[in-house]
Amino acid sequence: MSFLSGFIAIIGPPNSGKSTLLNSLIGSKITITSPKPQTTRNRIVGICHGDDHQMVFIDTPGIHQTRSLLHKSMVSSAKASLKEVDIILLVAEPMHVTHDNEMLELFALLEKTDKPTLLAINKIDLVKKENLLPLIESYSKLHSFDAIIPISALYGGGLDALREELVKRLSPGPQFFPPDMLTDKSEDFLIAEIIREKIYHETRQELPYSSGVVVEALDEDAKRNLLTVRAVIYVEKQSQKGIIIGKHGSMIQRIGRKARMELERVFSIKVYLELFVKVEKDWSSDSRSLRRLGY
Ligand SMILES: Nc1nc2c(ncn2[C@@H]2O[C@H](COP(=O)(O)OP(=O)(O)OP(=O)(O)O)[C@@H](O)[C@H]2O)c(=O)[nH]1
Ligand SMILES: [Mg+2]
Repeated sequence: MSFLSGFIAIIGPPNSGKSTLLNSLIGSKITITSPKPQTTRNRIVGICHGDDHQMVFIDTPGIHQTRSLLHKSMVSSAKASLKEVDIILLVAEPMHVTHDNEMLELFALLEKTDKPTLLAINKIDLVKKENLLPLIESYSKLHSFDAIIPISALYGGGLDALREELVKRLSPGPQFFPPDMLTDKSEDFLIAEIIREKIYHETRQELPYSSGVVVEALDEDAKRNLLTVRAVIYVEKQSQKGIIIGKHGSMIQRIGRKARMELERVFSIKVYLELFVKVEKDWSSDSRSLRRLGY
């Protein structure tokens, strides 16, 4: 039997669990997640290796009504990913069955493609059993999906069924990536993202959206099994800098501690993390600053 492979775009409204799903499918944390919408900002590739197949997933920012330049770049990267792939995997939540603007925009995008399109209804751990079938039925009326699979990305339900449906639709093709490669992103990127994830978890209102993180220096001391990281958190206003630092530095210490613990878990190494905060005025609406921050 020949080797099967394919590219799969994971798209959906913000916060539906796209990144959580990718981490579960890969079995390793390669993309960050948070309870706040618009967490993912870049297109992130995750590679799933099977004995006779390889699935290359593309995690995308949630499709939403655009505001800032940053949001425009996020949404256009999500839309562009549809063109590069063989299979489209829409991840939605039970409540998305309503015709909100985000869903309408997504269905309009799907109408334009003839690629196999699967729907994963995520977070079914929150749905009563008797409501599941009616939910699937309502979704099937909104678009003619090739398959609808109820899943729980966080708790693991339905993932084998989803994998099976995806593998079925792969075509004979090469192994695009070596078997030990899980993502296309660098270590620096994942480290910056994990720090940004903690900002999403610890701060409120506009702060997560006004923050960007850049790793400025990395130094690995193999003998001591120690990774030293120096990173800068960019915010847009002086007042935001005050909030990120917090009273007597309490907020930045908390963000730093949580990020360090996660980094130590992900990389199995002791981490020394130095965090700095800088103001870069209105970076999320300035194209030069956006590029500098990697968007
Ligand atoms: N109960 C429950 N929560 C989930 C499940 N999957 C994801 N979540 C939660 O939903 C929230 C959003 O998850 P993400 O994976 O960041 O969602 P996303 O679609 O990548 O979001 P954006 O990148 O902002 O578009 C997080 O708080 C997750 O823990 C699930 O199966 N069940
Ligand atoms: Mg995401």
